[in-house]
Amino acid sequence: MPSMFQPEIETMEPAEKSALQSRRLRRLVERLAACDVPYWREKMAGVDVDAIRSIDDICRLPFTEKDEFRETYPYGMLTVPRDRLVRVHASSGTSGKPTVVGYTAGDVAVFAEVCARALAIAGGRPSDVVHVAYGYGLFTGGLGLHYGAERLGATAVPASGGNPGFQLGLMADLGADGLACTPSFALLLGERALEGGLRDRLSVRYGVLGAEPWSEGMRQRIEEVWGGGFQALDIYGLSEVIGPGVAMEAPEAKGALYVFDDHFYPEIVDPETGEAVPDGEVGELVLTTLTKEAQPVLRYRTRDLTRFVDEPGRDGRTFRRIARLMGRVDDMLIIRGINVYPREVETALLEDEAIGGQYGIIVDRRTTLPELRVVAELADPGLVARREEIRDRVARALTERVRIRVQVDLRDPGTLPRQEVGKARRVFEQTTDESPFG
Ligand code: DLL
Repeated sequence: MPSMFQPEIETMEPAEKSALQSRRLRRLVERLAACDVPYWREKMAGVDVDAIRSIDDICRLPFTEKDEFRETYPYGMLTVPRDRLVRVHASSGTSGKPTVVGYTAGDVAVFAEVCARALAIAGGRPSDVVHVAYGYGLFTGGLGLHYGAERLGATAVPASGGNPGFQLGLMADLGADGLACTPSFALLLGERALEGGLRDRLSVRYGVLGAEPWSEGMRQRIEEVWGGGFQALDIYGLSEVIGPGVAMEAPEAKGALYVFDDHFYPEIVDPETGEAVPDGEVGELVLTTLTKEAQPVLRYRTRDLTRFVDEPGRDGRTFRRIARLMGRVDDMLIIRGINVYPREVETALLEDEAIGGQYGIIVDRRTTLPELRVVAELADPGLVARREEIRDRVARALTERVRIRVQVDLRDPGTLPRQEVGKARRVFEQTTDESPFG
């Protein structure tokens, strides 16, 4: 069994954990109530500080929404003077101003610590070379995992995104043991390694993959192209909370992620009403930063959908677990009145072994009633002769799963465009005769 980065925290008994969370929450609430900043004065106006005695009182606190970051851009949510920041990150939204997040030296230390924990959960060791192919820059992925690898005592290789051929050569030459990047980039790298005959020169044991939703079928494709027992593991996080390292999946019990709940307290609520859903039901993940100094968030509405998994992990860690993310509340497509989640389309699509990992979902709006089309690749050139049969089978499976008619367009392996930088885009709107994908 791989060793833990912080065994005393990672195996803490529930009662002790709850006491720690309660102490941290009380301290946070007291600090925010005393914070002389307009945003925090307003947020804390209706809060009875004395009523927050334990972590179970968290539901008495107000929620925080993404818009509040934009409204207070860039520094309005800080609880410390700007000169105490040692770093900022930002994520660009689809519209308007970016979300800016500031970190004190203490926050950067916690960020490194949780990313080191995540790498250790994946099987990372201080003797490892960790190839970091998340984007470096305002995005939290690159620097987050980089500092995590260093904190673990490993050798971080700051490769950043793009240039897969060069990256593979570097991984082989430098002896990469771990890979940190998006699942879509991991698939691309694995495919290129296989095509280029490089696989024998690589001995990467694990991938710490996240920043975008991915299904079990995608995991299977990634593990297959990498071969050699490569473990494709899921890491979750978001800039508003810290970046990567909010939650991590362990190889011993795949399918659910440990939430590092000594720092980030999770709740799951009904996205409509904001009320807690019964344990085990799917809802919106809400996170409170218990230890963040510069820019804490109270009950942040992540818009990400998941559920609590009550079964403990199999490696002695006692963190609360959540199921792998099912998509975002706002990713939901409404087609002919039916709600369709892209992640569900991916799941149904990749359940068919004849389908490769690269695909696009096209919402065709050229007609009054939109149509759903999925463009995907055959997994293997040997399947080309059976294209029609496979297409009909996949179309039936998809239509059954999402309950509206889905057209399927199957291309030859390796012919669809692949994204080399950033988060994979999967959903495209079509309004003209020119196809937006493939
Ligand atoms: O994506 C942080 C990160 C970097 C996570 C590297 C993991 C690895 P943002 O750019 O702020 O931060 O985007 C956060 O991405 O709310 C989810 O919707 C999505 N997301 C992140 N990780 C996962 C995952 C980073 N493992 C948003 N599964 C989140 C599904 C994910 N969605």
